[in-house]
Amino acid sequence: MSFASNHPARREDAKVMNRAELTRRLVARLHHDEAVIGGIGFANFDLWGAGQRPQNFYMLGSMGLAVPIALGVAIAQPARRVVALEGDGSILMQLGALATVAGRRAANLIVVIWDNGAYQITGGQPTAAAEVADIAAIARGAGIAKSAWAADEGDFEEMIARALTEDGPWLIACRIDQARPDSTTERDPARIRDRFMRGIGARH
Ligand SMILES: Cc1ncc(C[n+]2csc(CCOP(=O)(O)OP(=O)(O)O)c2C)c(N)n1
Repeated sequence: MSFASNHPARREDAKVMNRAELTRRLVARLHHDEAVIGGIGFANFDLWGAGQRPQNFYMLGSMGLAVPIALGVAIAQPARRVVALEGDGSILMQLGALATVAGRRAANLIVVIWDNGAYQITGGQPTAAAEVADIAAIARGAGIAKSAWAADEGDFEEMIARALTEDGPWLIACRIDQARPDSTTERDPARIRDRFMRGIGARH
């Protein structure tokens, strides 16, 4: 049985959850030294709000870069698990990265998509995900076999637990609501970069 067949077949069948809540659950499950890359938009605000870790990187400026940055870290440090948190609008702008992840067989990489069907931080304009595009299916088509929708919060936690121990690459797609984050990431890119590089031992 394929990985996806144990999870909701379509976006419409997945429960609408809350990004801050799921981010907290994800961070609570980390063992210690996993790197987490928060994409632009509210993904990194909620990552900041879930508690700052030196292994967190917050992408402030460009859409679609969480997955490429995470892939680079995963290739450079294959013994470390790396998690990319990206919004639907951002991943739709960088779909080629999914095929690159699959092609590189990035076993230590976990992509989490927060799909609220909107470019929320810039005013809630609808994305193609709201109407036609199914990101979990797109990722499977790109070659990421372990790609599926999380049915609900418990399913999300089980998928994360598995992805932290079994080889991937993984893509865990979550439907989320449009609640606004309580926190705002500190806008200091140089500090974010330096802390992260030290946090993953790439600089001393
Ligand atoms: C290349 C690029 N295009 C447009 C923008 C402006 N912009 C910043 S965030 C954002 C929306 C991000 O949407 P999504 O990834 O779905 O995250 P959400 O806001 O829903 O958390 C837009 C359009 C940008 N920063 N970079």
